[in-house]
Amino acid sequence: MSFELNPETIAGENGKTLGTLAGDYEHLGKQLARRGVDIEGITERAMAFRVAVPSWGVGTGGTRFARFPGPGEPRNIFEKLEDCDVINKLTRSTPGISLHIPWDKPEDAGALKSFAADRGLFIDSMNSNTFQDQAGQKHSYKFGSLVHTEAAVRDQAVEHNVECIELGVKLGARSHTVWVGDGGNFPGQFHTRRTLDRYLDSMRKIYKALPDHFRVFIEHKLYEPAFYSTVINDWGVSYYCVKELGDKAFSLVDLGHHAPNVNIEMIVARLIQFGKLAGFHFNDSKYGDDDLDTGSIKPFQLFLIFNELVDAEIEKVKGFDPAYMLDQSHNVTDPIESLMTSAVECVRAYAQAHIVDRAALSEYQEKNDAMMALSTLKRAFTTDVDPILAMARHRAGGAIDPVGLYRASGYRGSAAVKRPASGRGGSGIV
Ligand code: RM4
Ligand code: MN
Ligand code: MN
Repeated sequence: MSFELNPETIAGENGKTLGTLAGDYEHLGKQLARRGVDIEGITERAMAFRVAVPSWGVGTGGTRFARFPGPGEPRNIFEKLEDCDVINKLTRSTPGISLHIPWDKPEDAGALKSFAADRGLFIDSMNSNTFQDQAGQKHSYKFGSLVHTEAAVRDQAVEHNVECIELGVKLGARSHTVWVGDGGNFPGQFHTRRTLDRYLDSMRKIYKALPDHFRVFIEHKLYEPAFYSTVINDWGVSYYCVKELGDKAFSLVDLGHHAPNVNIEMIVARLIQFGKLAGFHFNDSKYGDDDLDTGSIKPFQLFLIFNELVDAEIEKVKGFDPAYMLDQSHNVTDPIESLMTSAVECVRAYAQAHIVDRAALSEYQEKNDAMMALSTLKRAFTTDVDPILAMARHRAGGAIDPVGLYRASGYRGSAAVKRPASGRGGSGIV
C-alpha cells in the first residue's frame, strides 16, 4: 500500500508514535532541566536549523569503477526537485537547493524558480563545473581550467563561472561556489607559484561579475582528480586567495577534502576568527573524499565542528553567517534516505552543541582542568537528543521517523514506475 506525502498523511503516521515520543521528550526535559538547560530552547534551535541539499545528490552516485543505478532516479532538474521536496517535507530542515551547472542548467530559469517556490524550496548556491568537458565545448579541461597554461582555456572557464553567477541571479541564489580540479598528477607537471598566479588572475575576473548581494566561495581539496597535488590544496591557500579577492570571497570547508586525521574543527575556528568562513559541504570519510553520509564515520568530529559554530553563534562573532550544504555521493543507499539521515545528523550535532555548558567549560579552560573540559564536551555529545529532533520535526510538520515514513509511503516504488530507467550505468562521481 502506498500513499501521498502530504501534511495529513504525515500527521496521521506521526500519530502512531506521538504518545511514546511525548513521554521520552518529557523525561529528557527533566534531565536537561537538572543540568540547567531548557529543552524548549534547544527544540527551537533544532527547528531553526537549515542545511541545503545538492541537486546532484539525489541521483545515485558511483565510483571511478562503476555506477549501479537505483530505481526511479530523477531524470531532470524538475524530478530532482521533487525528490528534494520529499526530503524537506519529512525533515523540515532542507528548503535550500544547490545547483551544479551545466548538469542542472534549466532552459527556463523562471520556470525552475517558481517550480521550487511552489514547493516551499529555493535555489541557494550555484556550483560551476570546469572539471569535465561538455559536448560541443571548444577547449578541453584535460590539463586544467582556471589555471590552464593557455589563456583561451582560462577565459572559457572564467566565462562559464560568470554564466553560473548570472543564472544564479535569475534563480534567486545568493552565492557561487568554485571548486577546480586543476592540479598535477606528477611532480614537476606544473609550476607551483605560476599556477596560483593564474588562478588568482582568473578568479579576479569572476569576482568582478558578482552582484553586491552575491558571495563567492572557494573550495579547497588536497588531491583528486589530480593525484600529486591540486592547486587550491588546503585552507591556507584558500584563505590567502579570498583575502586577495575581497570582502565577498570566503573559504568553504568540504569535510572530505582533508587528509585523514586533520583537525578540521581547528580550521573552522580559525576561519571564523579571520571572518572568512563561507560555510560547509558536509559529508564523511574514512580515507579521502569518500563523500559518505554525514556523521556516519566520525560523529564526534562533526559535533566538535558544530561546537565551534555554536560558540561563534552564541558570541555573535561579527560577520559570522555560514552557508550549510550536504555534498555526498550515494552509491549503495537510496539517496533520499541518505540525505534525510544526513540532514538529521547535522541538526543532532547542532542541538548537542547547544547543550554544552559553556560557562563551566570556560572555567575549566581557565583553570587548565583538561579532564573536566573534555568531560563537559562529552556530556553534551553523549546526550541522546533524538526526542528533541523528532519533536522539532513533528512540530514543523515533518516526520517523527523520516526514513520509516518514507519507506511506508512507497515513494520510491511509484517513482520507479513514473521514471523508467535511463540505463546510464558507467562510472563517475554522480
Ligand atoms: C568535488 C567537490 C565539489 C563538488 C564535486 C562534484 O569533489 O566536492 O564541491 O561539486 O565534487
Ligand atoms: Mn564539495
Ligand atoms: Mn568533494
